[in-house]
Amino acid sequence: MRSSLVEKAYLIIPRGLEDHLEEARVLARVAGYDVVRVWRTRYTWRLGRGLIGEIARSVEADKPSTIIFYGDPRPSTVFQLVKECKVRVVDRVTLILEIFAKHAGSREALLQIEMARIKHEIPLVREWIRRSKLGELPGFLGPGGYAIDSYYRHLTSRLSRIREELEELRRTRRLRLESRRRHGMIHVAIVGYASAGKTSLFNAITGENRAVGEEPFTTLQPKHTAVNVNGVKVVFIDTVGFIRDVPPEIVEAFHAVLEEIKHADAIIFVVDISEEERVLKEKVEAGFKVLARIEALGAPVFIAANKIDLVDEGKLKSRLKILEEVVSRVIDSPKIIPISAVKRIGLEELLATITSTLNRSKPHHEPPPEAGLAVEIRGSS
Ligand SMILES: Nc1nc2c(ncn2[C@@H]2O[C@H](COP(=O)(O)OP(=O)(O)OP(=O)(O)O)[C@@H](O)[C@H]2O)c(=O)[nH]1
Ligand SMILES: [Mg+2]
Repeated sequence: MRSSLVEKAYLIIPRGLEDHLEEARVLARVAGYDVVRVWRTRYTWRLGRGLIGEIARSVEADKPSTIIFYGDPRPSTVFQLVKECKVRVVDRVTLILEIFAKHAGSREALLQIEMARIKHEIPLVREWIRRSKLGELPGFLGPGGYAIDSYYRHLTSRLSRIREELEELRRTRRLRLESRRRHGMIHVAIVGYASAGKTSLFNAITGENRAVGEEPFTTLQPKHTAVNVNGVKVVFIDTVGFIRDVPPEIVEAFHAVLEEIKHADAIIFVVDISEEERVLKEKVEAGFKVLARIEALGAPVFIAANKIDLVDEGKLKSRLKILEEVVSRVIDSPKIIPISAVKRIGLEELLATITSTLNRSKPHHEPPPEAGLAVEIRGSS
């Protein structure tokens, strides 16, 4: 276990991911690292021998505890790096899992993270077993060939126990969901990129007081709160933010969150309209890909164009237009509602749009009252 103190780290960033450098720095900081030096490499999966040597020499002087390779290095690359530099090496997936592990609150989340970690570690352990058979295992790594073999067996048996326990937890969750459904509640999942303002919106609608913040992954636990919206009992779900190019292992690790999205009756996709056009477009496109992949596009999607208080009217117009273009490529007649979660602008319109759409498709719900769309806000967990 690493201590919770800040640790010195090197950051290796592939040239192709240069524009992810800021994101990498933020994630490293959130995970508890102080990046003292950034190295650039040509590939996302390997390093040249010369560069490894150069890094190893600097490690002696700077003494970082960790090297973060912000890519998907091959097991053999990680092995080489550990062997030459004699410090631990963390890749992008592990870095994100470390952040998740720091914040995980529920048994289910912890199990999911552990499972993702083991799955991610297995190819590396296999590489070590291979090297140990070649007599190449560096002594400082501790266990010899036999110990590594038994560690591997431990990992695989742990994996099957975790699977069983998760299946049990999932069953319970499904039952709870079905029971809420039977009680006529509809489920609305609030999704979107890290820091788009999902929790701010969730708080504004439900009256909850969940933590919000500029750093990504402020929210790591989904939360349900039922609110009475125009006579309809709606359960809002605050979720973990998407990140760009989410590694598949992490998507799986967050199966629980994704399942909540998949079974929702409607989805609010929060986008940060104050971001520049290129980023906005890229994130919306990628976000829809994630939604499609987890088979969540069966439910209506409402786009909450958040943070309108940060942009002037001209910019707002042009960005809404871009949003409309991008979204209408994926869904018919998209519903884009400009809002400010913090200033509480546009919330009633957003909710009215959602309830009227759902009412149209679900005639068994009571229609909303004609006049006064005022939302009756009553938080209950
Ligand atoms: N100006 C302005 N800032 C906002 C608005 N909504 C959210 N923010 C700010 O944006 C930052 C991120 O907000 P969160 O609600 O934590 O975002 P999130 O999407 O839940 O983020 P993660 O949980 O990390 O994925 C915070 O600093 C909020 O205060 C808004 O309407 N206007
Ligand atoms: Mg949040």
